[in-house]
Amino acid sequence: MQNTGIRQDPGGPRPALGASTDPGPRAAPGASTATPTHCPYCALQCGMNLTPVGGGTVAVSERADFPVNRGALCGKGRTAPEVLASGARLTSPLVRSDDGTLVPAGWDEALDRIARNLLLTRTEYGADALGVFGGGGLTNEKAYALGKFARVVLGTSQIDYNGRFCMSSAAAAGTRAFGLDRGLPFPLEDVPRTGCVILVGSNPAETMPPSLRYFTELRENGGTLIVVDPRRTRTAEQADLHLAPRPGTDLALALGLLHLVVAEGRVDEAYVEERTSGWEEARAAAMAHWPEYVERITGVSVPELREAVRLFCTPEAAMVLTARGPEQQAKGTDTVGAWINLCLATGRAGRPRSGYGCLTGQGNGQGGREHGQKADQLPGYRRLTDPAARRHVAGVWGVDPDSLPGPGRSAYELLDALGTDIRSLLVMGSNPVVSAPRAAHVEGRLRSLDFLAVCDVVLSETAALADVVLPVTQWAEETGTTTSLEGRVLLRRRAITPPDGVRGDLEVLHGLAVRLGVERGFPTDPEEVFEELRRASAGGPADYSGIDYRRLAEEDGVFWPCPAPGDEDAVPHPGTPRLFLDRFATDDGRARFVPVAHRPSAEEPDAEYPVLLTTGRVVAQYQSGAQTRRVAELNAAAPGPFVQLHPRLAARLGAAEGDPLAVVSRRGRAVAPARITAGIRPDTVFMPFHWPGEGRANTLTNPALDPTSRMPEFKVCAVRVETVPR
Ligand SMILES: Nc1nc2c(c(=O)[nH]1)N[C@H]1C(S)=C(S)[C@@H](COP(=O)(O)OP(=O)(O)OC[C@H]3O[C@@H](n4cnc5c(=O)[nH]c(N)nc54)[C@H](O)[C@@H]3O)O[C@H]1N2
Ligand SMILES: Nc1nc2c(c(=O)[nH]1)N[C@H]1C(S)=C(S)[C@@H](COP(=O)(O)OP(=O)(O)OC[C@H]3O[C@@H](n4cnc5c(=O)[nH]c(N)nc54)[C@H](O)[C@@H]3O)O[C@H]1N2
Ligand code: SF4
Ligand SMILES: [Mo]
Repeated sequence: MQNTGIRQDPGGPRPALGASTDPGPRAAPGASTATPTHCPYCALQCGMNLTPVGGGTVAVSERADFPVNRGALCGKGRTAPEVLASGARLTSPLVRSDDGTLVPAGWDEALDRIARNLLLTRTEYGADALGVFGGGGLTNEKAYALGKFARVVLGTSQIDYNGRFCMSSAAAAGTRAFGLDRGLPFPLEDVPRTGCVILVGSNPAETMPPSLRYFTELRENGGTLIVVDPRRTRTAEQADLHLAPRPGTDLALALGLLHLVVAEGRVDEAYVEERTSGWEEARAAAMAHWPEYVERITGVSVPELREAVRLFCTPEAAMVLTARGPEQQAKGTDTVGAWINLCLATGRAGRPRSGYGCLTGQGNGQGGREHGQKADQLPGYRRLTDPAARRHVAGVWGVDPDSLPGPGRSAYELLDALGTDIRSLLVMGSNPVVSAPRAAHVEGRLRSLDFLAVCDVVLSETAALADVVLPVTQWAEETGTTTSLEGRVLLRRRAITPPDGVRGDLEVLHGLAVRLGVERGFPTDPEEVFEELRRASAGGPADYSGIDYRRLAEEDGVFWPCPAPGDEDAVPHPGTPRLFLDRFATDDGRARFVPVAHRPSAEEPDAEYPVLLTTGRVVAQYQSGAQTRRVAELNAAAPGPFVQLHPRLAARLGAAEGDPLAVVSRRGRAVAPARITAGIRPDTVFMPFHWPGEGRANTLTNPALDPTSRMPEFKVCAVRVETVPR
């Protein structure tokens, strides 16, 4: 239990940091039949070997040859096989019967029913009354096919996906500054070789345990680690300097650091002159943010700000890495922009061992945002509003470019329109009842639909509301590609036969397309889909045309862009582990500074709601918990939600460890036991979001959206905390 323990209390027993290589008791002795593949969960996409052990499942064993994790796995990856053979696994389609219950049905009946209802909606209300909600856990092939299905078969503009809730602010800021969004523009192996890393709102000790060794090695090599987090996380405990700002003030913090960089004469003038544009405006904006003013906003003292600047600017190379902390804010894009400005002013982007990066989250969080399940996007990371992109992709799809719809609503706006403008919805790879902001409202919108279809491996809280549920294959049962947080395209291989009654997402899309009158264009063989994706992505920012399954089977993945070789090229393109070393992907090759200024969060504390709530993750549960809540070992380690709070706040409330606490926001009320620790700011409480029901954190969260990325403000809202009689 301690190995995957979720305790945050810095005074408590210290669990191992989770990078266990123990393959578990079910590991097969001989690895000769082992299939090398990658984990079903997060964007680190750890390599692992799978061996069939009967009973419809596999044993996980170490795969030391894959360089990113070198055999190490966290508890989630190690126990992933349990979900395959879980009693909760769906093995038959379910349809809503006349008495309102879900009952088993055959595949033809279930697919017919979905097709019939989608057609009814389209006839009555038009194509844009059909919605599609995808996921960043879907393979590239699925994400590509889903986007094509929405635009070509349904003819709707209303498609978006859960990645909008994930790294969209970093993607928007990266595109704005560099002309291209690839989460990490360099491989993780560069991290130990730089001089200083600022990790902003990222807790890899819990969210990507095997990656922690890159930061440990950085420090062993004499580099320094700065962690910016309102909580003293297990990651912050490893840091040379921990800055604990008020949630929602990272923008001011970055501006304060930039102010000091200028005031202390640490700007790399030659770099700024040669490789950037827009410095004067960005400089002027930063100069309005005096360190004392920034201290008042953030709670980070001026000496701490100075120390951070010293650590960051002294070495020759340095990096800033952001994750969900600064990104999941209604000003997430500008916040990330401010950190990028800091990198640009100090010459720390597009140079060896230096740069800005975003730590993408979901298994295919990178590839899932490139191939067309996003509201404004076509495959290859092309823009849906770009006439040349529409012509190219329509050509690959064999349709008229004018038939492609325009951009649709963003994820929260789409969910908010359910039951009004959008009457029928298909969900593939997400569980918004647990994971969407203002979740009680979203649940109500889902219930008000004329028709809901969900494809999932288990009866998630969202699937439980559906009119038709389709049971799909997962991970070890199917082949497909993912693109890791490094931009490395990887092959996941099928290791076992799926259970009877279960079909793949690609088969689902094929079956529906045929029923809706599109006979061709939706193959069920993933390699065939990938071959089409290659052509669709050719020439786009995320160019996969030089990558194929054979290559992926032989190499440790291939970094995009990887264009197909031209006639005069003697050898295949090697892929691009490091971007921007010569030029940025903007028209003039220069990185763009963006002038940004501090602004308050959408909801600041007041007399009625005096405390800040922030949300996030624990090591033993994944996302909405649909999968990991079905694994005994993980549930034992992280059995339920909690409210993390400081002893001073607890004393003011008269709350003791374990007491039930009600957390109340303008959206609703959630109840969970108190977990008291000095490792959190006294003005802030933290709740993990992995559970439905009474302790659902997203009952409370604020759907205020970033104007550019349309990211909701998961990381800060105002609440009141009350004790509840037991
Ligand atoms: N165990 C586990 N691992 C996962 C996942 C999971 O669900 N469980 N999900 C995967 C996915 S999809 C993602 S996106 C990644 C997310 O990975 P992370 O971004 O590391 O995860 P979070 O816990 O959401 O947020 C990180 C930290 O941000 C801090 N934070 C909160 N508010 C603020 C703020 O205003 N400013 C700053 N600077 N920090 C703040 C929180 O205290 C938290 O420690 O993890 C991936 N890995
Ligand atoms: N309060 C708060 N809320 C958050 C966040 C936060 O930090 N705080 N983080 C946000 C972030 S970063 C993210 S990424 C989202 C994630 O939230 P969700 O989108 O809910 O993510 P998952 O729980 O991974 O949902 C995936 C669902 O698809 C199923 N599934 C898995 N593989 C497949 C497949 O191949 N095909 C199909 N059809 N189904 C599959 C799983 O069983 C599960 O039900 O949550 C967001 N919500
Ligand atoms: S760190 Fe991520 S990819 Fe690696 S084993 Fe854990 S969940 Fe899987
Ligand atoms: Mo995410």
